[in-house]
Amino acid sequence: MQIAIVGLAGSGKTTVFNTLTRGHAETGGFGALTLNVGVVKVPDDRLDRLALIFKPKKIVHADVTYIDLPAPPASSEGHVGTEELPAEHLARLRDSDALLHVVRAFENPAFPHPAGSVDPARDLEQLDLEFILADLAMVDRRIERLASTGRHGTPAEREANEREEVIVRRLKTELEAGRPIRDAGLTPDEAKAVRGFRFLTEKPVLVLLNVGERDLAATPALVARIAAAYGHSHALVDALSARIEMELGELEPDEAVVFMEELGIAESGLGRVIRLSYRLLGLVSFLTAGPDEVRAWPIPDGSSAVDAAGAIHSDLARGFIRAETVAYEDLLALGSIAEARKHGRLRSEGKTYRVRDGDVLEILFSR
Ligand SMILES: Nc1nc2c(ncn2[C@@H]2O[C@H](COP(=O)(O)OP(=O)(O)OP(=O)(O)O)[C@@H](O)[C@H]2O)c(=O)[nH]1
Ligand SMILES: [Mg+2]
Repeated sequence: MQIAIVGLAGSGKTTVFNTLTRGHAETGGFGALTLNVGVVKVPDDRLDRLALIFKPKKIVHADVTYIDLPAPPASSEGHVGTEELPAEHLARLRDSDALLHVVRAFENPAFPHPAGSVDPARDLEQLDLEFILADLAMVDRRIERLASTGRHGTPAEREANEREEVIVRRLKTELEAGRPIRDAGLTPDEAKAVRGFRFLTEKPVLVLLNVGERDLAATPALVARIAAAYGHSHALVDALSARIEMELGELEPDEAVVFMEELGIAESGLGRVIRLSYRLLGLVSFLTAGPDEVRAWPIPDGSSAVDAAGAIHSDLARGFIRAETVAYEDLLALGSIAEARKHGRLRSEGKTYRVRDGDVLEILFSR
């Protein structure tokens, strides 16, 4: 699963990337056209608690890959076209499963905002519009194509083309009205028909307001204001001070606690952002626990027990017999699988069982 960090020039993308990945990529525009890639473990304290019970040799977290793209170069009209991104970057962007849209909300006299003022609502809308235009260009090209070559081929191909044309025309109407595709309410079949386009405005998005280190007190009100005006589907709004998080990440844990107390912040925003982006991908975790490892496995919400088995290994899906299941809370409360069984909390579930976040599973299968 891959999340692309996007945002206007100088919004703090690379700083956010560094805080998420504990990396040291160059900030302040010095990274120029480099693309940064990093893998981040999804914090999950359930794994630590299970490890106390199972004493495994290792703990394996679910992970998410973040990529940090440089902002597209501004063209002569000061317009930042996604089309102007290097082809490789655009491909990486389109391949991502979700967007982390960093919006500048910090003042920094040493690094003035290119537009002369800090205005998160304006910046958010500007990049959103760029993405709408990029998708619209693709839709227009496709409609043109369908109008010419779409009439050829076998009857089945023509029929498929006609069905596709109905969908892309509808998307065109939405985009022209300034609405992202994630709001279009595509049915799963329709979404499948246009999946190959990898539309930017179809991807779920986490808007991350990058607030100044002195503006923490005003942050909840800012998030509420931006979120109220951003009533899109598959979209979340949150805030973080990338600068503070980066400094926190460089401290020893006990120093970090003191620093957070001084600033009056209860928890680091970092874990929250990682968890939110995980949720945004529509993922839940099921858990496996034993003497070798305690592990979180990401699966799309709604997956069945046999899907979960397949996430571990295709052999487990093929030879699936049943899943022994206990909810994490029950296992923790009862202290062991044996106790869970004794209290009737260990259930036996079949192939179609819908796996829930925090289910501890053991898959029984035949070879
Ligand atoms: N004061 C303050 N400065 C910040 C914060 N976040 C980023 N900056 C500064 O803003 C400048 C731009 O940050 P980057 O992380 O390089 O921004 P970017 O979006 O990656 O920039 P490009 O890749 O050039 O588009 C750097 O000088 C950062 O140190 C913040 O939370 N507070
Ligand atoms: Mg950068």
